[in-house]
Order: sequence, then C-alpha cells, then structure tokens
Amino acid sequence: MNPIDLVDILRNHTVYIQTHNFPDPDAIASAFGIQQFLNCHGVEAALCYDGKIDRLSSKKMLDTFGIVMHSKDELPDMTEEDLIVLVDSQKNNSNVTDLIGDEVACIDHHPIFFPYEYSYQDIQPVGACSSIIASYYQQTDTPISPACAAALAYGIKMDTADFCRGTTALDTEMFSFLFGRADWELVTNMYSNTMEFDDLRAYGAAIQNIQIFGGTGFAYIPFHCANALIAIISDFILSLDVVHIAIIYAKQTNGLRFSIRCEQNRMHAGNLVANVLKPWGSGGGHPSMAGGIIPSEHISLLGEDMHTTLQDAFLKSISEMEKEAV
Ligand SMILES: [Mn+2]
Repeated sequence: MNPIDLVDILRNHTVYIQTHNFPDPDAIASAFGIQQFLNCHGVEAALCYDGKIDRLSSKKMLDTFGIVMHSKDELPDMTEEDLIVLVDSQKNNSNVTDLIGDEVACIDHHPIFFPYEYSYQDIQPVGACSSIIASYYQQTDTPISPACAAALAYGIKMDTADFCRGTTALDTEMFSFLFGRADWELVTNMYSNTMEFDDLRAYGAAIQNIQIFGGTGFAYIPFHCANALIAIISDFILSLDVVHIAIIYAKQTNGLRFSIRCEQNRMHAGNLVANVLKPWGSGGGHPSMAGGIIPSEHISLLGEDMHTTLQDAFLKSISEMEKEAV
C-alpha cells in the first residue's frame, strides 16, 4: 500500500497512534516516526499506550529524542469517532488494550494471529517495525528530522539485536538510509547508563534458580519486575552457551509473565508459547522472541508445584515441535 493512502484515510479526523502495552524502543520509535511522517503531510496525531513506560531505556528514549506519549489514563477525551493507527501491534492481541477509538490502520512486523479488516494494513515480516516506518520516508521523499532518523535507527538496532535477530534486507537498507540522516550522538547517548540498580535483583534471582534441561533454560523471578526487564533477562539467559531456548517467567501483580527466546531457526518461540499457555492463559510472538501471561486467577490451575507443571508442558511441546520439524 502507498503510505499516502494512510494520510488520506486519517485526514480531518482526531488521530491516535497506539503501541502495544508497555512499549519497547521499536514501538516507541515507530509511533514517533509515523507521527512525524503524518505531521509532514498535514495530519496531527497523539501517541498513546496502555500499561507503563517502566524501563529506564524507554523513559530515556522519550527524553533523548523529544517524544511525547500519553498513557491511556491521560486520554479521557477519546471517542468512538476517533481513529487509531496501531504500530508494532495488532488488534485483538493479548498485549494491546482495545481502546474506544476505531482501529483503522495497522503497521506491524509480528505474525498475524487474529486477522482483522483494517482500512490500511501494512504487516511485513521484517526485523523491526521501525524499518517499515523508515521506508515510508524513502518511498515518498518525505523529509526526516535528525532526531526522528536517530530514533528509528535505534529502534532497528534494538529489535534486531544489532542485526542478529530476525533481520531482513529491509532492516539493513533502512538502517543505511537513516544513518546519514540521523543525529548519531542521540543514538550513542542511549547506550550509556542503561541499567538500573534494582535490575540486579532480578538478574540475581534468575541466576540463582536457573534450571537447564537439554538446552532449554528455565528461570523464575519471584517478584514483580518490568516486562521489558524480563525480556532482557531472557536474552541474557539465552546467551549462555548451554542454552538454546530460554523461558523466563516472573510473578507479576496480574499473573505470571513469560518471555521466551529461541536461537534462530531452532523453534518458533511464538507458536511454542501460544501452544503451551493455551489451557491457562495466552501468548504469542516472533520465531525467536515471544511472550505470554497466565492471569493470577488461573495460577492455581498449575497445581501445587507450578514450576514442574510448566517445565513439563514446555519440554513436551518442544520435543513434539522438534519431531514435527524433522
Ligand atoms: Mn517490534
């Protein structure tokens, strides 16, 4: 689709750009990038999300690149007539709240689990949603600000783990397109002081109770911590030489939150977690990175020893999926 079609759909409406809940750098950069793009074409839009900006790196992004995002609670005025552009997420996914406005557009790079008729849909299996947004500037010769180019470049770096995760040609092409246009100091600034003191507690818990069964590493964090931090610890556990699939879960106030990582071409992490959590909760995601949740009220269904129940369910599903792949 032509990105200018999106501009035409949104013109003369109140427009919101919504990311998934607890937005990560790629989601924030994508939202900012499409906001600036629409702005260049005469459409004003506000950025919104549900959940929290609960990581230092996400908070720091807003300051560094000059991004303003509103949490759901700050948007009492949204009406059914307002239009929503979903970025880095899709309607009906468990990680995005259904707000009152009308989701007319979706720009994303996740697999489709729940097909939905958007007026404008651009879902491509690339490494970062930021790459899709950057391509809009290139395709339409829209001028891009140095801060916006820097944010999108940072989004691509983060979501592709520096081009080592799910990377496609579009990601590298768009990175080189952005490179000469970005204020690179803003990107390097994002790499200093990235860890919070409290993060160490979560790392400590994961290190202390990690269990490894034939290349699958399980670790439990028995206290609430930021969703993005669980994902970072999942990456950290996957970096162990003896772990090829990392399954990290933490006890959050609303349930058990999962983050799954698979080394490339090993297994489809999104299908694995969707499969395993189905009886108790929900999950989904990319081939190499995925997440899920078991709501608090269902945790008792896991029985007395929830760790063994979960380990058995994951290991069984992994061996079944491995058999199918042969
Ligand atoms: Mn993303």
